[in-house]
Amino acid sequence: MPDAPTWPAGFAERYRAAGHWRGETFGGVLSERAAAHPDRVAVVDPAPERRSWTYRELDERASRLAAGFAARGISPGDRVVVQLPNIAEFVEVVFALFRVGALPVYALPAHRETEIGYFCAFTEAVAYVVPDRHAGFDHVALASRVKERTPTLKHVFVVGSPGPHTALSEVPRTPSGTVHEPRSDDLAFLQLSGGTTGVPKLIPRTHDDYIYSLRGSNEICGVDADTRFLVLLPAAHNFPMSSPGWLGALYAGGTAVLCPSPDPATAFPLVERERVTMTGMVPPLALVWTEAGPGTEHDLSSLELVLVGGAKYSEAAARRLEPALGCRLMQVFGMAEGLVNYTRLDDDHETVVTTQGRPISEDDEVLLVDDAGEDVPEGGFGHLLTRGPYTIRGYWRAPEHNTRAFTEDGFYRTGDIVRRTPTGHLVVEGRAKDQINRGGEKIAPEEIENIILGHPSVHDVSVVGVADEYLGERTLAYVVLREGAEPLKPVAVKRLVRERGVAAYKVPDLVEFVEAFPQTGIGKVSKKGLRSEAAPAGTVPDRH
Ligand code: OOB
Repeated sequence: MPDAPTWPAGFAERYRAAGHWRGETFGGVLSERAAAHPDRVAVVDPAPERRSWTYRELDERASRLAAGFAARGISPGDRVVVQLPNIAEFVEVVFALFRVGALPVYALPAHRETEIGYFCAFTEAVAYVVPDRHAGFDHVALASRVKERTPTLKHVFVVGSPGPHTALSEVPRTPSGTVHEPRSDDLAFLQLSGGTTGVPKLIPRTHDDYIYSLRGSNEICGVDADTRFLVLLPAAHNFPMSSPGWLGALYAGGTAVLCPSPDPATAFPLVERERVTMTGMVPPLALVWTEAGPGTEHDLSSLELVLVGGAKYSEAAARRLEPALGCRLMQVFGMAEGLVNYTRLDDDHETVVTTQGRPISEDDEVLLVDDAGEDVPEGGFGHLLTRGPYTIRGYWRAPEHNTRAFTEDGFYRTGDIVRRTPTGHLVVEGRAKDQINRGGEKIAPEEIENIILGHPSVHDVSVVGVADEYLGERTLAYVVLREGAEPLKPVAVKRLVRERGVAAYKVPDLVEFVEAFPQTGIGKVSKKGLRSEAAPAGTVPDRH
């Protein structure tokens, strides 16, 4: 059985014939750019002291490291969990893996032992790449614990002091013979899904499909060789990677400027010094930038375009961004599974502030259906289903889940509730999936519920999102205690989740003890009921 369903031959032929899939690979693109303009700057990493790599340097580094990885036994198709912050080595490592034909599995810096242990075990990863420390956390110690319990994991490569592992800088860098050249329809990497289930699903993306999404994004956003894209969000996330992101900037021969932290105190001086032209951010961060922009002593005049997406951006906030930052706004509504929508540079202002854009491609098929799967009338709300040249046909090694997440004819059920304007722009109205969107960070309630249920005093638990002015939503855990159990404090529930070793953003913001959950008609716990208890009517973010 293949690891993941792919596009049926007829669709693949169509996407090739249309010129969407051009047979390019990431490794090949980098070589071509390095040959065409070797001395242009590809990557700037400002911390702790400024480093910048030209296309020639990045290309050479990636090739040498690819040879080193190959010499260490990393082979085509092998999985390698990459958990690096926004540093130049991130770019070097992933291009080296692309060249080997090994698949990076993109973990976020916030992930901890539970998530990393799962990624390594589930993907049977042969290697794990980490920083020594980041944000006060000891990744070397975490890597040791994960390596101990993951039999497939042969290597841990560390940027910095390696402890008992291998320093990335010690991997032999002498090219040794030929390195395997992947095909453009091979998988390039595994991206993480936001998730609605107990464990995140993995998203298999090919060179062909992802590069098409980059080319389409670049065209829409006006990315070219003069673009200097600031990577504010974690570089492993799909949004800063490809919308148009650091990979888009590199595809166009521009420059990716890596930002260690997205706050204005760190980022504004970088915008000024590096003459940044474009960046992307989630709505809560856009609020912070909008507040800080007008009073700043830093020169932000190089900034031409800011993309905002990942969660719903309120119209009121959207109206304030352009005057505050002196640049254009573009809304983006995308998903790591594929489909990405952008407002356009030639859209009128009202469209930019009131919609989440329209699809990249004329071959993106978008259906809006009701609960019974019937098309909704034009202008009505519906479940968004999609299929197209850069939307996956199934998750990696998840055949059972795929039967629910995709229709029989290959449409991905996004779980989003949207409506379509007469111009074809989508407006996100809510969500049907059991997921919390905490300022762009996605949380699967089931994952947290399973942890809390492990406590001996807990009879039942339900984790829901409640409206929050700044984050859009934050998390609330309703807990029913066992009869006669020791009373618990909210802080103990939070500690339990934290100590289980999951990303800090998944720790419930609020914990409330209740006698019983509201019931639905069929006797199941009603998450909708729980949300409307917690938030005044009209502010409930979801419709289902
Ligand atoms: C991006 O990707 P993911 O995979 O972390 O999350 C996808 C989900 C969407 O299904 C939707 O529920 C939500 O995030 N979302 C938005 C949104 N953008 C994403 N909801 C409302 N308004 C928006 N503008 O989040 C992502 C991937 C590529 C580009 C941008 C965002």
